[in-house]
Amino acid sequence: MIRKYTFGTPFPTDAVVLSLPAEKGPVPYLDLSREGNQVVLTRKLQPEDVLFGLGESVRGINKRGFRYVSWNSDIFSHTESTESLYASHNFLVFFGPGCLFGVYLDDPGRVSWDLGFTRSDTAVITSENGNLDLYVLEEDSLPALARSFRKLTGRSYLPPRWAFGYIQSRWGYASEAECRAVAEEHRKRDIPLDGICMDIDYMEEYKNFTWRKDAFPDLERFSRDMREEHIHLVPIIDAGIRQEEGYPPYDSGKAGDSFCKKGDGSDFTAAVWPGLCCFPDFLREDVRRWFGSLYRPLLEAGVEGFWNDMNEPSLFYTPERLEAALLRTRETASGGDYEALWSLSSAFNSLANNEEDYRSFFHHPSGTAVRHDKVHNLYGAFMTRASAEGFRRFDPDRRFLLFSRSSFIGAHRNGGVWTGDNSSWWSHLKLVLQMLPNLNLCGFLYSGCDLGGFSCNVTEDLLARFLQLGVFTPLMRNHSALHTREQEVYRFSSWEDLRSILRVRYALLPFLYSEFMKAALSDGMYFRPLAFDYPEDPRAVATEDQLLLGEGCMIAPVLEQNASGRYVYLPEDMLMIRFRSPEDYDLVPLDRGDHRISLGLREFPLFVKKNHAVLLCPGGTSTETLDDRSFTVLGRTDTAVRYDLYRDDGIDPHPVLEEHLTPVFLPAAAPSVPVPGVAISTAVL
Ligand code: MIG
Repeated sequence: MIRKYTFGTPFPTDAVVLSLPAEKGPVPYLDLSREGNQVVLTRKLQPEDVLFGLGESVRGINKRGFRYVSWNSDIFSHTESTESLYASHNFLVFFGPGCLFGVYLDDPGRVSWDLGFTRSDTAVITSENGNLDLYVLEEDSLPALARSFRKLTGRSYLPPRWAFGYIQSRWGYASEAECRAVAEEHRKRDIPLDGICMDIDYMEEYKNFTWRKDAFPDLERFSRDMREEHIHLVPIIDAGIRQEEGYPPYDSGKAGDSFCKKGDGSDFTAAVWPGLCCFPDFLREDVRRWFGSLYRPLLEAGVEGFWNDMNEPSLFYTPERLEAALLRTRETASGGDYEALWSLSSAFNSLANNEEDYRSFFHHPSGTAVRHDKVHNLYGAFMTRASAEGFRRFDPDRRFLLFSRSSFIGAHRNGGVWTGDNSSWWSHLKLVLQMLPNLNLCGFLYSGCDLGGFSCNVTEDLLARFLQLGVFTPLMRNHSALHTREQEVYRFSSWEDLRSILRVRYALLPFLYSEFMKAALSDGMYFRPLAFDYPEDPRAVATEDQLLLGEGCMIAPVLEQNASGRYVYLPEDMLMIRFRSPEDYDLVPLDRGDHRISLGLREFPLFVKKNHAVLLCPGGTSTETLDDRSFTVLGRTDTAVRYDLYRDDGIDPHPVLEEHLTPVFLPAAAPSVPVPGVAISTAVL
């Protein structure tokens, strides 16, 4: 059951697809108060209460014990003290003895979530603007709550199947020759690869929808050649459009009066990579149509995937603020006066993403002016929407790859997300593991982090452990920043071991893709906290470093430097598959309880519940050349196991795709038992 309560005048965010009448009575579960414009919701927490949700945010799977702020921020090098990341996902589930409900704040402005931070026994949720639709969801289980939330907000985005292949990326691939070399190194060494991301270096002076003719002379031919190698090019697009007459996207944007405006009616500008930019008013339908059409030449050149960046939106500085800071320089006497110097340095340090700047410009959806900060968290989501709508107009029968840095609930219908600029830190390996189930709960199933870490220098062992987690994340992309250690698999002395990890991904790919499709099509979750399947087991509920995957699996990656293994908690009897490669793995039946698992650097486990199957195919080096006609079926079963395999890559503009999909019954999982209790059999489709 979902109940809706309306406060003030909510902005239509497009997050919700179900239209419900607003209730008049008191809000259940929460104490409501008003402080000025603010709407404040308070809930006493019992010691056992656990909180799930908030999608992309720092800290644990259980969000209790910290304060989070929904305010989309370009926050390079975030730590566990960072309150706001790139996205705002305002859905939170309360789970405890006799307590199970979810709250969703459909509010595109700033919302704070004091979840036992100020007082450990109290959760306080504050909507700063007080204009929102509040939804309270009640179901009788955690999975049912997740499904109900997806019914409210719509089905998750379906990427093409190739998007489950390995993608290599780096800020700094500056020419066609460099990209070709990356492709060649992978192909030459039989390292699987389905995509290469092109970062801002491909553009002419970082201008969207251009490419450097010197470095990328013939994009169409380049893209065609790469496609012959079964590699997709995935270019980046940033939010800002450089303000420059004669540059067609600017001219056409200007002709449609498409940009966000300052109070005086002139175009708002701020510097980003291309220099001074204007910002498309994505909240307008006509602007989305215009922006979406700008992708067309790239689509026509054969590009089938994009990543949208800098769409919080990230602002390096506004001319006004820079001018004020420069003026201060001239006014500040040199030496002696520390206070003046500190205030000078703070004037420069606060140039980027300044709160006041976000209050200085306006959107004009349906004619009326809306100040940006009131709808700030929608910007990236509506850019994603503009892109996805453009792709659908270009070819309604194809799925395109699209992932965005910034997002809001609703964007999960149009694209996936990557989790922004992480670092080559062990703590960030754990961070993404803990984000993934909450992203799934909020609808973002197609997600992943920069494997290996974006900033700082990766080490060989950290990359191995990142990739071992990445085997299971829908988006599996190795990405790193300019000036950091080169991070492609083939740069390392142990590249063959790293390749084995990628080969396991490809052997599992038809299985993982099917698990993803089933989760997406049933409004379920591909990754779940253990509490979702074992709500009565306090150990499972408190588990922070293991995840359920798909219908019948669990993962428990190594997250620590120099660890030779780890403890794993099994909430029920399972089969452990300890992979070294697709051909080399141990099958170990394990009983419910605690286990110390030895996991050398080349090893990583997948756990399978009883009477579930995992399918391994012979693999390949791209999704297009994958041999997925015969499978080894691994499981600990006492009966035959039905498995629905999805191969279909087609599009479905309607809610249910069944007729386009190919469920295949695999009778071959019947018990032929080489290890007691463990079935291995080969199924041929
Ligand atoms: O200000 O395009 O998160 O993935 O490599 C940095 C360069 C801009 C931030 C993205 C990152 C990307 C980088 N971008």
